Amino acid sequence: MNKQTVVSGIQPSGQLHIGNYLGALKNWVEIQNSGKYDCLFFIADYHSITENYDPKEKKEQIFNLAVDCLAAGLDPRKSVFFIQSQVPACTELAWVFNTITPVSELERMTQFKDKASRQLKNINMGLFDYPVLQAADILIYKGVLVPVGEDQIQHVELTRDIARWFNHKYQTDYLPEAKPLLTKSARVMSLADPEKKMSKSLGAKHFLGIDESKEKILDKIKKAVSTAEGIENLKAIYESFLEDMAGDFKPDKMGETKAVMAAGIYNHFASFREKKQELLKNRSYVNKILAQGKKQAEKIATKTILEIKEIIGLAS
Ligand code: AQP
Repeated sequence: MNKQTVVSGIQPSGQLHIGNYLGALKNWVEIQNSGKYDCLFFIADYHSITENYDPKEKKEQIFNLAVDCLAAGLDPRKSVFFIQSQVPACTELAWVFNTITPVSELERMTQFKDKASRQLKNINMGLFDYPVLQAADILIYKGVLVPVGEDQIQHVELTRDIARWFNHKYQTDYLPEAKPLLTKSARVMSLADPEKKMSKSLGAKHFLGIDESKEKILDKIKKAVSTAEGIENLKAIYESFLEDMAGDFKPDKMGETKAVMAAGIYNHFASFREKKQELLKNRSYVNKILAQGKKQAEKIATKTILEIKEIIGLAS
């Protein structure tokens, strides 16, 4: 029996935080290591340019994210790992999907509303169309399972709708329906404002980077707000790293608990830090993995776009 295909991406837009890790990356590695699925994971560079960014930094952000993903356990022998923009068939498919996606559906997307409100001078068409490109990212590889954090559920649901609209319009069952795959920690909240999801763009005090120093982690956790919601969030984070914690979460002894928590989280990433240092010294190895991933992804994507063109009546 054919294995189901798992597809997911992550944006190269700065430091990875424990929200990205617990909500997505850790899950990717577990899914990959289960051996039950065909896995494709990619660096969503085209998505990341819909936000304000410095072109001089982007290449390094892409490389660093590749290193982070490999150091966290992505294994190119088990997963196809590549850069989104290096597989142009995906953006071709996004164009096809643009022609079947109602504008009103995109206007409902909460991430668009949220991001648009944070970059009022740069509400570009790409930001609006982001979920359509995401649908193409998934469906070009016939992905059916999409491991993401909770903030991405609405987009994965739109991907399913786009597949339905496509199949209905062209009287086919060519595109599969994708489903999100969530972890227990699908929504890690900000340390400084636990009503909001942990996010880089909120600012440094809101997130814990996965390779921050021991001192920084302790400092940020110490300063985390201690309202009922704040403590609930810290407890959820604590429990996500339970194997690394020396003792139980004690809400009545938050000073002690925060120190245990900082040490546990720092220790959790010890082997990650070691592997990262090795990979950073070996740029050509990392680039070779990405080149191999591009080839593997391109092979699948090119076949899909040719079949799609046939279905929609274009010359292929
Ligand atoms: N707080 C979170 N809790 C759980 N999962 C999360 N993810 C992101 N934040 C959390 C998941 O991480 C994956 C990669 O997400 P992305 O590349 O789209 O990054 P992002 O969501 O844009 O991350 P930030 O920090 O929130 O970036 P900014 O501030 O730039 O918008 C996805 O699966 C996502 O669900």
